[in-house]
Amino acid sequence: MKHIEITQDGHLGTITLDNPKKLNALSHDLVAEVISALQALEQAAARVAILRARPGVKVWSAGHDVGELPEGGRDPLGWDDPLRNLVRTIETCRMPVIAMIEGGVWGGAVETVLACDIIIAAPDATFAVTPARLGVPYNVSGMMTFMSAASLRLVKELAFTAAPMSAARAERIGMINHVVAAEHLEIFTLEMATTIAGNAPLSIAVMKEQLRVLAGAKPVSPRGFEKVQGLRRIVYDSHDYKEGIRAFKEKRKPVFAGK
Ligand code: LCV
Repeated sequence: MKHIEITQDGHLGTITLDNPKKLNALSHDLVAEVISALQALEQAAARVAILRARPGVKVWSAGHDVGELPEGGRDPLGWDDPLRNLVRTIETCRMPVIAMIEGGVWGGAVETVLACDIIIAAPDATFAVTPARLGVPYNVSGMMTFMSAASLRLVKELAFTAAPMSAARAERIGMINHVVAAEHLEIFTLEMATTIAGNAPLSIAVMKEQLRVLAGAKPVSPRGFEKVQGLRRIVYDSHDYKEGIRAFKEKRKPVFAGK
């Protein structure tokens, strides 16, 4: 594993994102390693997993690897995109996944963290939903992840401003479970993980799946889905989408024309 570290202590697995030169961006390679680590831990009878970065990081993850996004004319977040596969793996794996956060969480990494079952963050953690910053049309199931995590009004604030939300505010609105002082973050998370690992794994696995099925049970008609997909195509075929991606790569502020 080049981009992550995996450890296991009895029924407790830990996956540490470890690609600092790319700020743990959710590249195809890093995501593939996290997915196989979750699967391997389950095979090795882990009953709970902690997903974290190195202690003291300023950026937990910079989100989708922008260098791997298409430059227009193709859905940037289609079914088989690494980020989509990662979110689905976290949501469907039997064991609870606890996100332990320090530093900034950006873009698709926010959805990844929100797809985890429990989120415990240090006070310096922030969460920024960034499609509007890049001109990206976020995808339907991603929007559902956000809507399951916060009220519609707060999802709109996060999505429309693309501004980082503090851990304190995220906890206050119930988007994350706990804010814990950095020096106690690891022990607090380990204690909760150990409690979970000592409970009945089958009961927990079934409750996790029940909650996933029930939370995702939102009636969207085929016509409604097709309409949303058509709207998303307007965005990823737009000048602004190309401009957002190019501006990021050219390290300049994007100039969005609204077309
Ligand atoms: C590739 C990167 C990235 C990166 N990809 O360090 O949610 S959606 O729809 O938007 C979805 C499509 C998505 O997740 O898109 C990505 C959303 N992520 C962001 O908008 C965050 C972009 N990154 C930043 O704003 C800054 O890098 C932060 C604030 C995270 C850190 O700033 P800092 O000054 O500490 P640099 O910006 O200098 O970044 C260090 C290197 O990492 C690259 C960046 O291009 C730079 O590369 P070079 O060393 O080659 O110059 N990098 C950062 N984020 N998401 N590459």
